[in-house]
Parts: sequence; C-alpha cells; structure tokens
Amino acid sequence: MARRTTRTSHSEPVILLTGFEPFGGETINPSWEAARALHHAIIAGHRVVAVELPCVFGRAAAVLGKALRRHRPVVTICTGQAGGRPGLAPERVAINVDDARIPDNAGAQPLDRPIARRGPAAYFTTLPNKAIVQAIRAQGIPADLSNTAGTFVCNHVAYALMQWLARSRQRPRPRGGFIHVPFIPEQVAERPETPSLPLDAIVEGLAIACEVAVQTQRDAVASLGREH
Ligand code: PCA
Repeated sequence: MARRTTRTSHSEPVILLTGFEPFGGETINPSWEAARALHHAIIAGHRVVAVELPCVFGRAAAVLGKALRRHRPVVTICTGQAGGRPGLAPERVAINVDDARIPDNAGAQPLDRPIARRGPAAYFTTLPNKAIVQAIRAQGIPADLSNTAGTFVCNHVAYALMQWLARSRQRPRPRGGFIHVPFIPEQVAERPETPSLPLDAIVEGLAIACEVAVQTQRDAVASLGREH
C-alpha cells in the first residue's frame, strides 16, 4: 500500500494530480473524486495538490497551465474517466488532434483539428508507466498500459501537459503523464455488464502511481505491449 500522511507544511516538492468534472451525462467523475481524496496527502516526501479541470477543450489546458505555473510540480499526473475500461490505465502517448465524438461541456465539438498547429504529431508521456502498472497490480488492483488516450479532452490535456513539460526550464526536468480510470460501481448500477472499480481502489492506485513516479527514474522493462 502506498504510505500517505496528511501533514501540510508547505515545503515539500509538489505532485500535481488533476481530475475532471463530470461530462457526457454523468453526475460524477471518478477521476476528480479520486484526485481530491489525495489532496494534501504526503507521499514519499512529496505533497499532493489536486486540481479539478473543466471538460472543455482549450479551457482545460489553460487551468492546467495555471496550476503548473503556480505549484511548479516535480511530477504531474493528470487523470480522467475512461468508461468501459476495467482498470487504471497509464497512457503512453498523447497525439496532436482534437476529434470529439460528443460535445464538450461548453458545447464545442472540434473535428480533426490539430491541438498545436506547429507541434509534433505526438508526445510520449514521461512517467514510469510500466513500473506504475506493475506496482498497482501487485496490490491486487487491475491496471494496464494504454497506447491511446483517445481524441477527446483527456488526450487534449495530456498533449498540453507534455508540451508544457517539453518547454519547461525547471531542473531537474519535471515529469508527467496521464492515467485513465474506470467507472465506479454507482455509475454502472443500471448497466451491470460495464466494468467498474470501487473508488477506494482507484484512490489507492493513484497513490501508488504517485509514489512510483517520484521514486522511479528509469521505467521497468516488462512485456506489456500488444498486437492491436
Ligand atoms: N474523460 C474524458 C474527458 C474528461 C474525462 O474524465 C476523456 O477521456 O477524454
């Protein structure tokens, strides 16, 4: 179990942990519920600061940018809901496209639009994703490496985060990435065939991710790839 206390002297280096507001007709977003449960936790000598992001293209990246400037985190983990996934899923990559299947919470539905006109096609995230998956699984919580964060607001935020980190002059170089989380049981009460994970397990999984992220410089070598 990731050891955490809640002492809040403000001298520790910061882990920024973001979650999203509800979207797509849901009344709750487990990513924010889990992130806020860890607000002010002390994990491996680092203080967690949780920030809620709007599920809105552009504005979500702006709120994230403000939090990055304010807190100067050494590690940033953005999280979002991925309904239908069975476990926590660190994302390997963020791609330079907004292509929304549904409108965001401000009614915008960009199609095939680059996030950054002159930006690279994609960024790899810089968390030790495989070590995180292994450590979460070791606590009996389902997790898997994901190779696509989709093309909605989560991917948009992951791309904005990685662009920010690539340009950062902070040293040592701050690291970051994105973790998708499943529904929690109350969201699937009427569709019990859809997978879910109790909120406590998601919170624990994210605490483990924070701990591994600050303690692991070089990712684990593990066979977590897939054919398709
Ligand atoms: N999930 C969405 C956006 C906000 C969230 O929690 C996504 O996966 O893009």
